[in-house]
Order: sequence, then C-alpha cells, then structure tokens
Amino acid sequence: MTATVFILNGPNLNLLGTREPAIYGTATLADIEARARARAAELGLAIEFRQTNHEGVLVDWLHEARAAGAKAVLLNAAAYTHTSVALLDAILAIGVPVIEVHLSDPATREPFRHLSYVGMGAVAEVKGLGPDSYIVALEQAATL
Ligand code: CA2
Repeated sequence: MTATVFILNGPNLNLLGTREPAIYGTATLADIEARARARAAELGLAIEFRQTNHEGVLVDWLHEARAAGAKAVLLNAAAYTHTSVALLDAILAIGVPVIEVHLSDPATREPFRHLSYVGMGAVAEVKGLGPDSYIVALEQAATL
C-alpha cells in the first residue's frame, strides 16, 4: 500500500504569495502543494495537503494522521509553532513522526519566534529554504 504523508499548514499560510514576499517569497500555497505532489509521486508517496487557521483543527488532523496510519507528518504550524502546548501534546500522543517545516528561519527573526513547542516533539526540522523546505522535509520523510 502507498504510504501517506500528511502536510499540515497553519494560520495565514493561505495568504502566501499575496503579502510579505520579502520574508515568505512569491509562491502560493497551491504552488507549494503542486511541487510537493510532484516530488511525492517521484518518491512513491501519497500526500494529504491541508491548511487551516484554527489550532484545534490542526490537533484534529494530527489525530487523523495517526488513525490513517500516516508514515509521517510535515507540520508548518506557523504562529502556533511558538505558542501551542496543545500541538506539542498531540505530536507526543500520536506516535507518528512529525517534521517541523518553516519557509523562513524563525531563529533569525524576532525573539518571540525562537521558542518552538512543535520542535520539542518533532523528529527533525527543515527551515529557511522557502518552498524547498517542504521538498527537503518530504525527502526526509521518505527515509523514515
Ligand atoms: O516561516 C514560516 O514558515 C513560519 O511558520 C511562518 C509563520 C510565522 O509565524 C512563523 O514564525 C514562521 C507566519 C505565516 C504567515 O504567512 C503569511 C503569508 C503571507 C502574508 C502574511 C503572512
């Protein structure tokens, strides 16, 4: 059976490509999904690519990844990365490896972005590569 990788995106990432191109680039989330889908096909993976602005929905989707027997989750939790113990608890609960993904490198930005609750539960992080962060993370997920 084809292994599935969930690629979950948090708040405001639906605005990609429309605002703040100096930080986040010009690619839209749909562009990133198309690239991830093409690379996943080459790697023999299926992907479930989603975005929500709601913290609890991300928690529900992490649970769904476990129920679906997902191979891994790539998680760009956006601002919830830096605030959400609920996401950390979900990551620790599901028993599915989670790779933290970011377009920018939060460690080089404002101090409030330096703390990552997601990172406390993730098996790896890929950040600062723009849309390539998703592709590199997908390649890492394929090796898990
Ligand atoms: O670099 C990343 O991928 C982030 O997860 C993006 C988050 C930010 O809170 C994290 O610290 C790092 C913000 C996403 C906001 O996306 C926008 C897209 C277009 C215009 C405005 C915001």
